[in-house]
Amino acid sequence: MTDSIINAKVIVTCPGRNFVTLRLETSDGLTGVGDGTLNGRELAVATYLQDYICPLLVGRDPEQINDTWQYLYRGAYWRRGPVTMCAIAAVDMALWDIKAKRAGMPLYQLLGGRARNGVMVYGHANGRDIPQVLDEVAAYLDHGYQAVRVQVAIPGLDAVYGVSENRTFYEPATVGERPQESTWSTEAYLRFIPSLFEAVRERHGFGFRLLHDAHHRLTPTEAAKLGKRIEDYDLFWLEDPTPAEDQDAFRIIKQHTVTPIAVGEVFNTIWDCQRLISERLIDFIRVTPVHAGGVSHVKRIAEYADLYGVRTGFHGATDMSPVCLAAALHLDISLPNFGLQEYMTHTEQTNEVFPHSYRFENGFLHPGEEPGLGVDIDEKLAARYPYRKAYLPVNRLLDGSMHNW
Ligand code: GCO
Ligand code: MG
Repeated sequence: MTDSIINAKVIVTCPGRNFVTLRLETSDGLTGVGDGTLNGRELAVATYLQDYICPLLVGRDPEQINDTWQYLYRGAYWRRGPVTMCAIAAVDMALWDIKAKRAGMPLYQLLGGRARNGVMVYGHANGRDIPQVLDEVAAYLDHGYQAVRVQVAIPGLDAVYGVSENRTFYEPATVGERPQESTWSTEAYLRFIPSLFEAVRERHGFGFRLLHDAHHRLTPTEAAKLGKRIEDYDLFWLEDPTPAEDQDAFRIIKQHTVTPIAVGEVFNTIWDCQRLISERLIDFIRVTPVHAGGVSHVKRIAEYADLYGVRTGFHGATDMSPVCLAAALHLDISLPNFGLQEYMTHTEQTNEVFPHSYRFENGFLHPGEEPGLGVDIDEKLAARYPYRKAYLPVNRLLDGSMHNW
């Protein structure tokens, strides 16, 4: 008799920040977990799973991942979009977890085995001024990191993206009934930001990968100008210089600069990045399992990108739960065109709720050798941290116009 899914449960918990997790149970006693967290809109995915997907999963054969993925994608009729794709992602991850557990292997072995010894990750150095960022970079390098992203406050602007009080991670969502508002001036940013890269290279040299996130705020011309201006500082990537839905914008950027470009954390499907990849308009694709349809679909995107020399740089901020991070690591270690993995450490509370086998060692993460994804959720502990409504910030120009956050 074939095995079947007997229980599908959605767990929403807030051990420092909100996470949505799907937990599946099979008739032969296996369990699998999947991440469905959509920062600032968590309950939309929880409801989608709870009301529309869980009832369809019970009774299905957990081994038929491809059929289930297509059933949920084609079956919805309303395709793509972050809510649908996060929900499908949660199912997909949980099914891969179950399949790998049944095989008695860590997931990366089912994906064909290792293509490298470890997954190089980048840390996040940020600060209220350049000297503080320089000290942060030093701390990451001392800790063994070989890649560091730098973000700094811009004189004259309050609450700039990527700058936090907490030194080990950056958490932009804030608990409350309304989003926080920050202000922005591209002129002030463009005047100031090159001096950050200059200072970092002057103090710490060129022996590590340097990254920066512009977080969707520039026009194509501004981005091209910035990319050109900072070429001597040899960035490993400049991330999200312009809003990613305008794929043609990247042609302008690419015509003017050889600073590598990383894009894609807001993409949900292969169709969102098809042209960016096939026309070689980006260097790194930043999708991640939770936002782009799970292990199955991200694998497809990465393999497509490999045809065009585009490498992976999967999104790994704190809103990707340890379940998503583990799924990303199994892909990272097995894909030929891996580039770099983002890593923002989770809080102690989060790590306790999600016991995991991945570990950090000298600048690299290792997915561990436990069968499956190597992550579980402690439901009892999770229940101690109820959901708290939180929003991502919104952003205004100095004259009050809305801008991209
Ligand atoms: C990154 C991202 C994050 C996002 C966050 C939104 O590069 O890590 O830009 O900081 O802003 O994941 O939920
Ligand atoms: Mg980013």
